[in-house]
Amino acid sequence: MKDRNHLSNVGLTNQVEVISNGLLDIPMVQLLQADGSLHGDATLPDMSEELAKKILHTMQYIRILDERMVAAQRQGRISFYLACTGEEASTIGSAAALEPQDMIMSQYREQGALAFRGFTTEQFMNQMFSNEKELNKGRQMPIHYGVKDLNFMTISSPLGTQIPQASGYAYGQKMAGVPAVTICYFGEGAASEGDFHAGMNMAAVLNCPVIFLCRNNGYAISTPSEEQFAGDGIASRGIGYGIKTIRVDGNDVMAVYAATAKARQIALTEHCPVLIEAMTYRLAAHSTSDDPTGYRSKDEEERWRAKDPVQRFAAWMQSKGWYNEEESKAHIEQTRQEVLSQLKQVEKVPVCHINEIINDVYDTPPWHLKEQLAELKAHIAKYPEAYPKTAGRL
Ligand SMILES: Cc1ncc(C[n+]2csc(CCOP(=O)(O)OP(=O)(O)O)c2C)c(N)n1
Ligand SMILES: [Mg+2]
Repeated sequence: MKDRNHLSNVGLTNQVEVISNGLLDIPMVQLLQADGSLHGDATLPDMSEELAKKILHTMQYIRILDERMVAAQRQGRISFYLACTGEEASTIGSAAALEPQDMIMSQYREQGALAFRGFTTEQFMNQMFSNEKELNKGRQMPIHYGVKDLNFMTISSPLGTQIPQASGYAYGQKMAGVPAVTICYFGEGAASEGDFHAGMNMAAVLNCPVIFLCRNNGYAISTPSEEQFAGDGIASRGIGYGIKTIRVDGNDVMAVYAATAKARQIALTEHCPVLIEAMTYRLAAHSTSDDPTGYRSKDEEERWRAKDPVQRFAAWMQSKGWYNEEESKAHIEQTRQEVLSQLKQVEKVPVCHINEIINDVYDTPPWHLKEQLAELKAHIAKYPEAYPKTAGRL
């Protein structure tokens, strides 16, 4: 890339003109149209029947898991959930183009990527119920997964946290000479955080092999993207930072897969970051604490439902003779049963002993945490009826 920091490399003009945002007009890559047919003379990436089936099954699976967990929250069985309905192609299509040694740094709506890596229903449920079998001992809110064995970094609630961390992690991968990259998922809303800019610039300047995947799903809770920024989406910011950038149809698994495969290749061989902006739509509510009927219309939702990523991919697979309606229905039913039976099983698993709250924080728990724990135990003992389920075993 041309070094723009030195005046000698800057072209000259004698016209006083402003450069407008519209000049960029970044196109969106689409390989499959909404009905699953090829977009023009698009060339599809090589994808085996086995991989295509794994992608479709993971998309169907995560939709069922989301549906059941939202219902479980409504029934008071878990405290919180966050569905990814409508965005399955962005996360699963990208995860499918990675290698297991690649690190995933996620925001919170990327359960599809985790399922693709092999996280089981039981493990999802253990996390959601914060029980003693949960990998982080139930000390996180539901959906804040962290799975070392699957190279899935623990999720942090404050938006943007993972962005500079991903640049740093990828820098470490490059220094260690490992053939791996880091993918960093975030929403277009998180791209308004200072951490986004710090992370992008750091990756660009230090040539970190990181793929920034922005899910531009149209909303940051109730704020539509047109009220969040005035530029050409998030893609234009990548170009501003000197980062190679691709904008894709985030509801087209094939486009996301092809873009991520290309980004991975560039990041690994050219040692540099790549930004992918996946244009999609959050069909779900923001979380179980949100009600989108207060800020958007049913019509708008229906327009996006017509671009459903799962149906689009299934239609393409059908055209290849890789999809059978009956088989698919049976698979969905079997998955639903499995999710329901795991829910019933996992619900019975006890939570950790309350002492685990302060274990692993320091090498040995310091006096002030021990003191706080003793106070907590005394408080729970005094008001046992206020802590029926949530209190750890005493
Ligand atoms: C620093 C910070 N500010 C605000 C919040 C509250 N918050 C949680 S999610 C969210 C919206 C994020 O939107 P986006 O990044 O587009 O992701 P999406 O939910 O659309 O997937 C906000 C404002 C937070 N978690 N952290
Ligand atoms: Mg968003």
